[in-house]
Amino acid sequence: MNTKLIDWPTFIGALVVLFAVTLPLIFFPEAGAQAINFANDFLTGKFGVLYLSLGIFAFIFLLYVGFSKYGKIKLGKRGTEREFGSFSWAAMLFSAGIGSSILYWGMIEWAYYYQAPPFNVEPGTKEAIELAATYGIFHWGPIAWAIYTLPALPIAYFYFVRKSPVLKISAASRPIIGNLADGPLGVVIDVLFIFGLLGGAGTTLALGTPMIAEGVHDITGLPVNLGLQSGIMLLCTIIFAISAYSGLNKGIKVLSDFNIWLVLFILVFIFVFGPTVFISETTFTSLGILLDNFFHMATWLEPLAQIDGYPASNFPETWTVFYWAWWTVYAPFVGLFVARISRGRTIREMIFGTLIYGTLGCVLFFGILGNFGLYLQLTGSFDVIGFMNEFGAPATIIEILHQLPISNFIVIVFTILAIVFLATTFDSASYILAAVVQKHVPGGEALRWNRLFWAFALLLLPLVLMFYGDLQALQTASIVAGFPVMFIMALLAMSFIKAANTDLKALKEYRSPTIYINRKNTDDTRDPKS
Ligand code: NM2
Repeated sequence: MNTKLIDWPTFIGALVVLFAVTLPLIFFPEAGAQAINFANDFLTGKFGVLYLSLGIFAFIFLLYVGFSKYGKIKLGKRGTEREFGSFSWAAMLFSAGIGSSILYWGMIEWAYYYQAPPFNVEPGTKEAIELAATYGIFHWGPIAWAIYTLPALPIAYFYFVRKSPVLKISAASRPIIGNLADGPLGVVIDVLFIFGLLGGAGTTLALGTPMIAEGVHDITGLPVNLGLQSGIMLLCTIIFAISAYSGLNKGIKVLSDFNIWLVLFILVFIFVFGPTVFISETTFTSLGILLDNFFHMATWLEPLAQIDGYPASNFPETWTVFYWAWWTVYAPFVGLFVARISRGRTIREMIFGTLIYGTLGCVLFFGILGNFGLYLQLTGSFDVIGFMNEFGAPATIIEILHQLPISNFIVIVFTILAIVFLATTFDSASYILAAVVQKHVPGGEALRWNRLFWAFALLLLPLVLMFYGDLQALQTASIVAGFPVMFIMALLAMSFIKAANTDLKALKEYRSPTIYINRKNTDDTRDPKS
C-alpha cells in the first residue's frame, strides 16, 4: 500500500472531524439532535442574508466571468483536445452534482409549497399552485448551478493552465493566501471542505435511504426497518466504492452514462403516459413565473418576522437558505470534479455548460415528476397531500408512481435509478475526497486504496446515526457544515480573478508560457513560442 503520497495532516484532520461529529451523536443522540437543531435555527435565522448573498453573488460573478475576457481562457495548451465529448461531460456533471434527492424533491417539493406557500400567499389558491410548480425549479436553477460552478474556476485554472498537479481547495486559494496554502491554514481549508461534503452527503443519504427502502418494500414486501435501511446503505456504498475504485474512465463514466439512460427512460415514460399537455404547459408557464420573480425569490427573507406580532412563514429559512447551504457544501467537490473533466474546454464553455445543462436537467425533473403529482392532486384522482401527511413523503413518492401504467415495473426502474443516482454522486465524491487528502495526484487519479477508504468513510456517519441516533437530524446537516464553506467560496472567487489577471497581463507582455486564449476558433497568434 503506497502511503508516501498521502497528505497526513489533512487525512488525519478529516478523520478527527468525522469522529468528533459522529461519536457525540452516538453517545448523546438527544442532546446531539438538539444541538444540531439549535445551530440550524441560529444560522438560518441570523445569517440568511449571507447565504442568499452568496447565491446572487455566484450567479452574477459567473455571468461576468463567462462573458468577459476570462471566459476565453482555454483549459489546456493550444490544440488540447477535449477529454470527454459533450454528452459524457454533461452526463458526468449531472450525475456527480445531482443525486437521488432530485427524485425525492422533484416528486414532492411542490406538495410542501402548496400547503405552506411563499410570499404570504393563501394555501391552495391559484397563485399558490403556480408558485408551487415554480419554486422547485428556482431552488434547482441557475443560482444553484452558479454556486456549483464557482469553485471550478480557480481549480480548473490551476490544474490545466498553471499545470499544478494538485486537486485541492487549499491549492486553488494560493493567490490570496500565498504560501499559507502549504501550512496549517491550507489544512484547515481542506478539512472544512471535507467536513462540508460529509454534511452534504449526510443530507443526501438521510433523504435517499428511506425513499429507496420504500421502493424495495413495495417490490419485495420486506418491512421498512433498520435492517433494510442499513442493507440499502451498504449496497449503495459497495456500488459506488467499486465505481470509484475502477476510476474515472471505467467506473464513473460508465455508471454516469447508464444513469442518464435510466433517467431519460423514466422522464419520457411519465411525460408520455402522464398528463403530457398539463406537464408541458405548467412547466413552460413556470419558466415565465420564474423569470418574473427571479430576483424577488433570490432576495426574499422575512424581515417583518423580526418584529413581534407579524406572522412568519419561515419559508426562506426552511427552503432557500437551506438549499443554498446544501448546494454550497457540495460545490467545492463538484468544482473539483467539473474541473477534472473539463480539459480542452474554455472557461466560458465550462460556465455555460454547467449553468445551462444543469438547469435544463433540473427543469425536466421538476417539470415532469412534480407536475405529474400536482395533476393527480388537482384532478382529485389521487390525494397526494392527504397521503403524504398520513404516511410521509417516501411512501407517497412510490404511491404517485403507482398511478402510472405498468407501475410495478416503473417502481423497480425508479428504485434502481435512485440507487444509481446516489452511487454516481458518491463515487465522484470518494474519488475527489481521496485526491484532496493526497499531496499530489499523478495522472489525475488518487491511489486506489485511498478512494476505497473514502467511499466507506462517507457511509460511517449516516450508518451509525441510523442505529444509535436520529437519522432525520442529518437531513439538515448541510446548514451547519456549509457555514464555513461560504467563506472558502469567496476566497476561491478572489483567487481566480487574481491569478487570471496576473497571467493575462503577462500574456499581453508576451511573457506567459502557459495561458492560451481561444479566439473565435483560430489559434492565438501571439503565442510566445510561435
Ligand atoms: N443538491 C443538488 O442529494 C443529492 O442529490 C446531491 C443535492 C445539492 C441539492 C446534491
